[in-house]
Amino acid sequence: MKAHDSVPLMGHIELPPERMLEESRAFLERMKRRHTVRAFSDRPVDAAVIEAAIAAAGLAPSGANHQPWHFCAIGSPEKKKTLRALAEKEEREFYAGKAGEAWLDALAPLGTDAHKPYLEHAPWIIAIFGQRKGGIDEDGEQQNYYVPESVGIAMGFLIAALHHAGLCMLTHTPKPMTFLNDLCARPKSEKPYLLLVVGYPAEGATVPLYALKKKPLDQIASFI
Ligand code: IYR
Repeated sequence: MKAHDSVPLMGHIELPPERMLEESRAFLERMKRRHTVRAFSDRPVDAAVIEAAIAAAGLAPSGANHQPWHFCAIGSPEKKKTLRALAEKEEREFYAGKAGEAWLDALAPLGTDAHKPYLEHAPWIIAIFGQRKGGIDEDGEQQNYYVPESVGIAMGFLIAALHHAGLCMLTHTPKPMTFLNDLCARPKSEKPYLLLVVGYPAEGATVPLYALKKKPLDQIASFI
């Protein structure tokens, strides 16, 4: 491959304007049905679904196309048990005061605490890591660029893909989560960004009213 080699754009689908509007609104309606849940069923989910969603996430744009991410799908009951124990240990300290009063006040409407049974009960927990270095070949040397932005976009793709497949999620960030490097056998140079808990909602799963309060379009967007 030479620098600047290229091929014609493939697979682009152009929609007539009225279909375009219809599709964009249909997508909005679909995304409106995404809610973070904190109570999961232990019903299994086919690993092939998780694979396809991660493959979709891996198509996200990234700085210099270095794809500075790694997704570790944790499905083994033993690993999940260890994960829960390690995360709850950190979370107990966090909720006992390490977080500080302002942070704990901000979390109060969500009703969260250090108890994380879903880390053991949900069928899949995906740990997402960002790679500061490595380049496209993961040579461990080349600098990566815009890593948080790239990983953030890929995580957005992942969440949209899993939601599209009819699964529920929780974006969970135990603090600190450096224990994930050991658990997932990832090098110290990688930074854990998120644990995505994935599965079916438990029967009677609820959503805090506070979480339904979304900013209106005129507040989050301006057209100039
Ligand atoms: N990591 C903790 C606390 C927490 C932090 C934020 I920011 C949230 O939006 C929700 C929870 C936990 O998972 O409980």
